[in-house]
Amino acid sequence: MGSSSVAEDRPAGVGPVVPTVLPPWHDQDGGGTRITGVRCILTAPEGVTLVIVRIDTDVPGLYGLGCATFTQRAHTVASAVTEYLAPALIGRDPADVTDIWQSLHADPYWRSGPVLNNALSGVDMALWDIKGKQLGVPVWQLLGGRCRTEVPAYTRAGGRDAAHLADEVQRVVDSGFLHVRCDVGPRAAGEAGGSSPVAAQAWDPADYVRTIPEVLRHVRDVVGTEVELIHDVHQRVPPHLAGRLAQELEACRLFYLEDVVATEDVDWLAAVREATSTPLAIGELFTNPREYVPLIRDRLLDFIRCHVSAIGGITPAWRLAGMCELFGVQTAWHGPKDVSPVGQAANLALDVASPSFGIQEYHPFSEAAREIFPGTATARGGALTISDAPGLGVDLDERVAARYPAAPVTPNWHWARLRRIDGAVQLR
Ligand code: GCO
Ligand code: MG
Repeated sequence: MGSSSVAEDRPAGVGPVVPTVLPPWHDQDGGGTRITGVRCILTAPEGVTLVIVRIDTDVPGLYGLGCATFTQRAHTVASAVTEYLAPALIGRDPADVTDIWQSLHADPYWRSGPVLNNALSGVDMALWDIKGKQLGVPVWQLLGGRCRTEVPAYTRAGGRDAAHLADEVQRVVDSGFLHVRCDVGPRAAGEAGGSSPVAAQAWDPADYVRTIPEVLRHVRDVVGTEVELIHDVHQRVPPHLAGRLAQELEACRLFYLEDVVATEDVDWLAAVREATSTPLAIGELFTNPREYVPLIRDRLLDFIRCHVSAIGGITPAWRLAGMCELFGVQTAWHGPKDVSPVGQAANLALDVASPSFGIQEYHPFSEAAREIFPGTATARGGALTISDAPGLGVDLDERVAARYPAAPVTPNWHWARLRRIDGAVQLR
């Protein structure tokens, strides 16, 4: 199909189709499948806006779904997809997953970053979904087949204080999970949403470093030594306190301590590593290989926590998982409520097929989310079940999605709301 027919297939709402730079082999085979439409669906069944990209093709009933969820800037990502990626994709062969990733990544000249990578991820995951559907196999088969019979996962327990947290951890353990993330503080207990460790609007790093070891030691005493405890510092202590915190938490024998330094301070990880045997996890805020490659090369972390859509989707994540395998680092893909069920399915495909899998973060989606996304992952006995449905195995019911329109940007997701006692924004 030449560029002339491309103009006739302009999807609604997309600007003038810019003839994309087609690969030299584009028409060699006399034309394979062709992309006919690319659009975004925003929906917020749990008050957190999820961004899904749908790619339609000229094969009746063949379409793909991808997660592009950067919830704090959801509309910006949707605009990047609609205004720039959609016109470049119409008429392309969805089979060219790698070439399309390379083309769309190179196209804006300035590349990477959370907005462009999330937009690219939505396309990338949708193309892997299409490829799996066309071949009748799940994406994890396309990546080399399964490495495990199930995917061990962790979920969260939040407590107002040490006693409440210990009870909540025990409740999660009793529900079947061996790995539990421990959040503590008024907002962690779900009293005001958001995630720990946020005490209302005020934040005192020194007080947190003083008190959290005692809290987690209490939890360890209550739940015993078998339970794997995780704690997320959320990049909220200055680097000079990070080593001391990690050291003082050694007695808790954490499965890992997450985001003990901010992305801007990863050069401090060598000092933290020196100070402690506590396993370290970081990466959900990474968007560029320059952030994670040196850390893995120097083994300065134990678990990589990337938000797969923030690094550009399955294509780069699969390469990252391969690098981890070579350096003894394990994956722990980001998987809270601001990763959609489609994004969680992509996490799962990587988890099933990768020898460097470590653990999978799991958010128990609501009934409303499950109604929108048939095929959403489920947990049984602390592990996620593996779907062998073709593609990513998750669908999207747009009628139901429309009942939960994109959420206004709520204070929950305004991270600048967090200020230190002296009033300064808590950035790191
Ligand atoms: C995690 C993350 C979340 C973030 C959220 C921000 O480890 O799951 O740190 O708790 O707060 O993803 O949008
Ligand atoms: Mg985190």
